[in-house]
Formats: sequence, structure tokens, C-alpha cells
Amino acid sequence: MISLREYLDTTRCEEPLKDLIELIAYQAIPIREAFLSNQAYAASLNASGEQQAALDTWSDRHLTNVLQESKLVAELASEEQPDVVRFPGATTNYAVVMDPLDGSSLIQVNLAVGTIVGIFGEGGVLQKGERLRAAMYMLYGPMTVLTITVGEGVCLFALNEARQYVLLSGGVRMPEGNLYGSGGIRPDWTEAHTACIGQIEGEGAKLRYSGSFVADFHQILKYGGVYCYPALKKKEEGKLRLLFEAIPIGFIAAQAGGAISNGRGDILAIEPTAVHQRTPIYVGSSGLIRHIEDLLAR
Ligand code: AHM
Ligand code: MG
Repeated sequence: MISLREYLDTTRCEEPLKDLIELIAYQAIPIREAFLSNQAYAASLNASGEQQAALDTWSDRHLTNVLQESKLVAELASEEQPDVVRFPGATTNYAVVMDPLDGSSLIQVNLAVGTIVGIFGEGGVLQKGERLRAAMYMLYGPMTVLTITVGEGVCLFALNEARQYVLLSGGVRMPEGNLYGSGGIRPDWTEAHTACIGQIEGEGAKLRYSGSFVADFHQILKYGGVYCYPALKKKEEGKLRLLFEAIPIGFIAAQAGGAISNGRGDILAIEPTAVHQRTPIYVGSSGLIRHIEDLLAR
């Protein structure tokens, strides 16, 4: 059995980066525990008799505190916070971008949700995705699975009974496949996106969409296909965020041989201009993403 640290020791990562990755990965344990303790059980109040915080807010505060206390992070941008947070006491230059709990509307119905994180070296949080040092997500499904890349391919780890991450598979490759899921509702889709989806459905694409980007992407990573959240008629930039959702997941996709596009080109090459910038997303098998770019250009 290969632990997360043993794997990281085989990579080119420096010690503080390994420490930071491990620290973040193991926050899956308290976040998962919070699913139980934050539950609105019938006829009960929490210790102080107050309404429990929403889990996405709780996860954001928890991760922010842990990162600040670690002194391993200089700058943080979170989907749950309006502005970039700077930690003056930091001993490194790492900049972290995160969606503390993606797909949080699905917690109520006990479907899989996840935490998405990207780590830059020096230069702050407003950088192209291709400059990430590491990207990872923890998926809270039947198992807690960590998908991680440090730019040397993609590995999957699962938390075992001893609450240690153990390698499930290394050198993960995304196959060409025929699953697809698209956010937004059809009346809001552009003509180009509607035609594109009609075309790939005609070619045999099969619908899979849960409403949790992490869970939907994880399925695409394994079986191949495409996850999309397109430009909408009245919202050209779509819904998902460039920094917190698109680039960490896109970096993982690219490291697994897949691709991420805004419909015209590589999202990882976009220079971000604002922390909460949004982007249309097509992420999945590289052949299918190229095919979709061709269809959208027609
Ligand atoms: P969130 O970060 O507020 O949870 O929103 C992001 C989520 C993604 O997980 C998911 O793919 C998408 O929003 C679903 O949106 P929709 O309900 O419009 O399909
Ligand atoms: Mg999200």
C-alpha cells in the first residue's frame, strides 16, 4: 500500500508543498464529520441552540483557518469569500484557490459533493491555470476519494479505515467516451450549444448529470465524455468560476490526457482578470473536446 506522503516523496515537489497538499487533503476528515454534526436532526438543537451554519460556509471557514494557522499559504481566494485573503505571517509564497464545498445543494439529498483546490507557486491567485503547481479535489461519495496532480500525471487515493490516504491508482488516463452532461436549461442555451448537444446525442452520447461538478467530472475522468456548463443566451460567461472550479479541474483533466475549453480554446491559457470571473466550460476527453470546438465554430 502506498500512502499519499510516500507518493509525494517520489515527485519533484518541495517539502513545504508536500506538507500543504497533505494538510489540505486530510481536511476531508473534519469536513466529512461536519456532514453528520451539522445535520438538522428532527427535534434537536446544536449545543448553543443556534441554527447550524450552512456546510459550504462552515467548510470555507474551517479551511481558511487551517491554511492561515499552517503559515504555508500567502494568499487565498475562495468561492465563498468576496475578496482575496492575504496571510502576512506566511513562510511560503503559495497562493491557493478553492471551492470549499462544490455542489452543496446536493447535501440535502445525500448525493456526492466535493472540495476543489488549486495551488500556485509565487505570483498570487490571478494566474493562468497552466501555471498551477498542484490541483486536487476530494470527493465525498460512498468513499472519500482524493484526485490529485502535481503536474506529473494524476493519482487517485481513498481514505481507508485508519483514516489514511492509500493509492487507488496512479497514471490515470481519461479515455475517449460517450457520457455527457450540460448545465443550464435548454431554453437558455445558445443555438450553437443546442446544435452541438443534438449532434453528439445523435452520435451516441449518453446523459449523466447530477448537479455536482466534482462528481460529474469524476465520472468523466473514469469513463470519458464531456461535462459542460455553457454560455447562456443571457449569461455569456456561463455559471462556473474560472479560478475555483475551471482551472483546478481543467489542470487535472489535462494531466490525465483530457482537455478543458471555453468552447473556443484552452481555458488553462486564459489570463484571469478578476477573482470571481466566470467561464463557459467544456471538460473531458480530448478528441471529444476538439470535436465540440469544431461544432461550436460552425
Ligand atoms: P456551487 O459552487 O454554488 O455549488 O455551484 C456550482 C454547481 C456545480 O457543482 C454544478 O455543476 C452546477 O453548479 C450545477 O448548476 P445547475 O443547477 O444550474 O445545473
Ligand atoms: Mg462550486
